[in-house]
Amino acid sequence: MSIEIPVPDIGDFESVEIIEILVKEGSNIKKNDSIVTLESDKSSVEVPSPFDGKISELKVKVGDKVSKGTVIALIENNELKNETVQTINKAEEKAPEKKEDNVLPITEKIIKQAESTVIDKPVEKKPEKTYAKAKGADIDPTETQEWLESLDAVFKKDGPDRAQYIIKKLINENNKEGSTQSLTRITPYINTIHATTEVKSPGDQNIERRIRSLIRWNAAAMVVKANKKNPELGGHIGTFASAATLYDVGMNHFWRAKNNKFGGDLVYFQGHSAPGMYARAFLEGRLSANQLGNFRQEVGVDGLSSYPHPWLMPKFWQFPTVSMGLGPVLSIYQARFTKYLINRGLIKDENRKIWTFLGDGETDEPESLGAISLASREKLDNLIFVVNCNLQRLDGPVRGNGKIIQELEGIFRGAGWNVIKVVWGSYWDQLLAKDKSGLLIKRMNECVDGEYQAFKANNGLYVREKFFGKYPELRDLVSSMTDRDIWKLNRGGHDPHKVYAAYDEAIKTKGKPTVILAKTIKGYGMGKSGESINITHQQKKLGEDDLLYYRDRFDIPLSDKQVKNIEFYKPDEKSEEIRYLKERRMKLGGYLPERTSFAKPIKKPAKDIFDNMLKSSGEREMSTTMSLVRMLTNLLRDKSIAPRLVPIIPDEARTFGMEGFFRKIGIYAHEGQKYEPEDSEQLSSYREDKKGQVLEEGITETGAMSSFIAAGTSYTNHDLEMIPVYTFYSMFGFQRVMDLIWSAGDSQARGFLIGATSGRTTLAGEGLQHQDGHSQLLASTVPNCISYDPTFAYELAIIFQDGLRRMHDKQENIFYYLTTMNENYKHPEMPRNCENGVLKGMYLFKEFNNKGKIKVQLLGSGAILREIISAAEILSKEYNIDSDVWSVTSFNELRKDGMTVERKNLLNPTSIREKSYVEKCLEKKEGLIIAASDYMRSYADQIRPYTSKSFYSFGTDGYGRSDSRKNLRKFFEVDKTHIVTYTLSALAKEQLIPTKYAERAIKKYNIDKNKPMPTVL
Ligand SMILES: Cc1ncc(C[n+]2csc(CCOP(=O)(O)OP(=O)(O)O)c2C)c(N)n1
Ligand SMILES: [Mg+2]
Repeated sequence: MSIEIPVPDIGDFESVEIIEILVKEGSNIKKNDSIVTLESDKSSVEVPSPFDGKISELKVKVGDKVSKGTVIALIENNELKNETVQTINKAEEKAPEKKEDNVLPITEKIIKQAESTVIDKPVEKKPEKTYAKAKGADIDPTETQEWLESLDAVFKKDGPDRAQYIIKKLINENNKEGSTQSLTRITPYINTIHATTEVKSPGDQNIERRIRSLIRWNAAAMVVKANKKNPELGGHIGTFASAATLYDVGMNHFWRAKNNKFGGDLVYFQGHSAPGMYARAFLEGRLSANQLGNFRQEVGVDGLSSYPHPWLMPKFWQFPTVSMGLGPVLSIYQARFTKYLINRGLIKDENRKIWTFLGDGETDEPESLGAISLASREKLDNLIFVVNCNLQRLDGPVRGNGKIIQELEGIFRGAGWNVIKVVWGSYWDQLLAKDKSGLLIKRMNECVDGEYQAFKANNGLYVREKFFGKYPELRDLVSSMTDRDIWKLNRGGHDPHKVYAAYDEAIKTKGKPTVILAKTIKGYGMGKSGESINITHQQKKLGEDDLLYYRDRFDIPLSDKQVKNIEFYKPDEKSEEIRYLKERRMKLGGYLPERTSFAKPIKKPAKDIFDNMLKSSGEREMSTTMSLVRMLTNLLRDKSIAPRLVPIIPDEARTFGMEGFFRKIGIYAHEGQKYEPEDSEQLSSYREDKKGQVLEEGITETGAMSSFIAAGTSYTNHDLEMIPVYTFYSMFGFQRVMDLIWSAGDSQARGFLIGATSGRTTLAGEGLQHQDGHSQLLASTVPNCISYDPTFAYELAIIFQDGLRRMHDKQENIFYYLTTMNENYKHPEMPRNCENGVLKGMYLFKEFNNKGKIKVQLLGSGAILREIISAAEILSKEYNIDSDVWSVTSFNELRKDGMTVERKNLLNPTSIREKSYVEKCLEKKEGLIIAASDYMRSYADQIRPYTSKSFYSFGTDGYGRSDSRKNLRKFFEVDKTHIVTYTLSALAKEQLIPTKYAERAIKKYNIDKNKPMPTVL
C-alpha cells in the first residue's frame, strides 16, 4: 500500500524551497535515503525516507515551498500491505502520553501520616563542640600510631586494594560528618610504582649504557662542531643530555615502527632534543657523519634541520614540535583521530600508541595542558605523555619555589589521567626501604625544586650537608656512604629500570591516557660546563677540557686528539653495540622516526556533483557559505569522497547552516549517544554516534586545528587519505591559531580551511573582534597554503574541485584557505572558459563596451566584486565610461605568479622576457586600474608591481565595527559610490576627464572629504 511521506519537523522554518529531487518515480529506495533537499537562506537539509520501498508518486517539484507536514511523495512498502494510505507524522506518533500519578486515597493517607511523624519529630541538635586546632600537627601520636597499625594489618592481610578501599570509606565518612576539606590529588614525592612491583627490563643494561653513551657523545659533538664552524648556528646539548635514557628505553623496547604488517606507534619528539635522534640514526646507519657534521646547515649542503621539520626532512621527521605546546595538543588530537578512524571502521585497531615528549617548562604553554581533559574524557588509552622534568627551562628553574612534578601530578590526576611519577632511581630504593619513620619521604616532600637543582649543580658532600644533614636521623642513614656514593643516588629519569617499568605500565593502562613525570638533570653528565646550572640550556660551545671530561664521563673510546677534533664515534658494524641496536629496532619493526606514505589516492568525484553550482541560481539568493554546504552535501553522495570527508566545526555549525550534517552523517562520539536529544524529531537533530563523521569540537579553534592537522596528515600517519574541511569564523582562524596553521604547512597537511562569515564589511553586525580584513594576507605568508576569495558559487566549485585534484590525484602537499561569506545574492551561470582564470587568480567577468570613449579596468574580489559590478554599471550609464570587470579570485595566487616570473626574468637577462599572468591579462586592456576587496589595501596591492598601468587600490584598513553592510562599505569606502567617485577622480588626475565630475560625485554621494582614514577611527 502507498504511504505518504510528509516533511518532518524542520525546526524553525516555514515555507522552505525544494532545491533538488533526489529520487525518481518507480525507484526503489532504502530507509534513510534522501528524497529531496530543502534549502532556506540559512541552511540546507535532506529529507530521508522513513522506510525501504518503492516511490510510487512524487508530490512535489523543484522550486515548491514546503513546511512541516507537506506530503512530498508516496512510497509503497510491502511490510505495511494491509494498511490503507496513512500519514506518518513522527512527532505525533511518538509523543509519549504523560502518565498521571494515580495515587490511591489510602496510600495518600499513609504518606501523610508518615510525613507528619517526620515533621513532628524534634530535630536532634548536635552538641556544639570546639575541636583542637591541629593545623597539620600530630596532636595525638599514640592514636595516630594505632590507626597506622590497623592500616598496616589490612595491607598485610588483604593487600593495597583493600587498604585503598578502607581509606576511601574513611574519607567519605569524614565528608559525611561535615569535613569540607578536599582530598589532595598529590601523592608523596616518591615513585608511583613501588620498587617491589617494577617490571624488569629484558635488555642488556651494559650494552644499552654503552650505546646511550655513544649517542650522548655524538649528539653533543654535533652541536659543538657546528658552533666551532660558525657560532651563529646554535643548538642544544643540555636537553637531550637530560632525556637520553627516556628516549633510549623507548627506542630499545617500546616504540614499534610502521611496516607492511603494522601501522606503527607515533612519537612526538621534544623539538630541541633533535640532536639525540640524529645521533641514534647515525649509529643505525641512516645518517652519515657528513650529515651530522652539517647540523643546522641546510643551504647547499646535505645538512640536518635544527628541529623536527617534516617540510625540510620529509623522509625523516613526522611531527613538527619545536614551537612549544603544539606537540602536546597535536598529539592529543592525533590520538583522538586514530580512535575516530578505528570507530568509523576506516583502519584496524592495532593497539598503536601515541607517545609525546615535552619539557617541564613547556607545560606552562596553555596548549600543553589545555586539552588534557579531552584525552581523559575520550578515554584515550592510546596516548602516553612523557614530561622530562629536569626542573629547568631556558632562564632558570621551572618552579624554584615549588615542585613541578607535584604540580603536574595534581593537574593530570584531576583531569582523570593515569599519573606515573618516576622521581628516584634504583640507588634510592634501599634508603627508602630503611626509612621506617617516613622522615626521608618528609625531607623529599619539603625540598623545593630550586634546592634539588642546586644539589645536582654541586657534589656529594653538598647533598650530605644540605639534604640529609637537616635531620640527624637522615644524616645517620647515609653515614656509611661516601660522598661519591651519595652523588650516585640517581634520579628516576636516568635509571633505565625505572623508566622501563613506567613505560611498561603505561602501555598496559586501559581506559585512560597516561602521563609519566620523569625527574632528570638538565645537562646530565656535562659537569662544571653545564650540569644543572642555569645557563645549561644555552650551552653549545664546550671547551677542550669540558669535552675531555664528557668523553671520560661516558667512556667514549676516542683519543685526546680525536676529542679535540670533535670527531664522531661509530663502532664497527659488527660490534656488539651496533648489532644490538639494530636487532632491537628490527624486532620493533624498523627505524624511527621515519615519514612515509603508502596511501592510495582518492578517486575523483563524479563531475556532475558540481553541476548545479555551475548553473545560474536564477532568482534564488544564497551565500557562498551555503553553496559550500550544498557542495559538501553533494560530495557526501559520492562513494569515493563521502567516507573521507571530515567536517570539522568548533561549535558554529548552525551559524554556517551545517546542522543538517548532524542527522545525516552524525557527530563523532566515542561512546555513541546515551540520551535522546531534545530535538530528536527534527531533521537536523543533534545526533551523536560512535561512527559519526562530523568532528564537532566545541569552542576550541586550537583543538579544531589540531584535528585538521591529524586528518590532513592521515595519508602519512595512517596511510589513508582524508579530506578535512574545517569551517570557522574567518577572524578566529589565522589570527587565532596561526602557529598551528604554520605547523600544518610544515607537516604537509592536506585539506580545506574555510574562513566563513568572512570580510570586514560583509559580516555586518558582529563588530570589531569578528570582522576580518586580513586573514587572506595572513594566509599568503604560509608557503604551501593556496588561498582564494571567491564571489560566485561556480568559482568555489572550480577551486574546490581543483583542490581535490591537486591534493588527492597529483598528491601535492598543499592545503587551501577559502573565504566564504554570509551575504545572500544571486549567482550567475559560469562564464565560458573561465576555469583557468579562476584558478590563476583573475578572469574577465564582464565588459562594458558600449560607449567607447574612456575605459577603466575594474578589479574586484570576494564580497566587493558585486560593488565593482554596480560601479561599472553606474560609470557606463551615468558617465559614459566603459570598463572591463575582472573577478579576482586570489590576489595571493597572482602575486606568487608575478614574483616567480619577475625573478626568472631577472635571472635570465638575455632571454626573451616572460610575462606574468597579471600582465598577460591587462597589457592589451585600456585604462587605469581600480582594485578593491573586503580586505586591507595591501591584499590588492600585491599585484601592483606586475602592471605598468596606474593602479589604485581600495580596501578595509582599520578596525571593524557593527552596522549594516551598506553603512560599513561606505565607511571603509569600498561601496559602489566610492568606487565610482574614486574612479572619476583618478581619471581626472590623469586628465582624461574634467575634475568637475569627481567633485560632483563627491557631493552627490555625500562623501565627507574631511573624514579621517578609517585606520584612525
Ligand atoms: C612557543 C615557544 N616559545 C619559546 C621557545 C624557545 N625555547 C626553546 S627551548 C625553551 C626552554 C625549554 O624548557 P623545557 O620545556 O623545560 O625543556 P628542557 O629543555 O628543559 O627539556 C624555550 C623557551 C620555543 N621553542 N617555543
Ligand atoms: Mg626543563
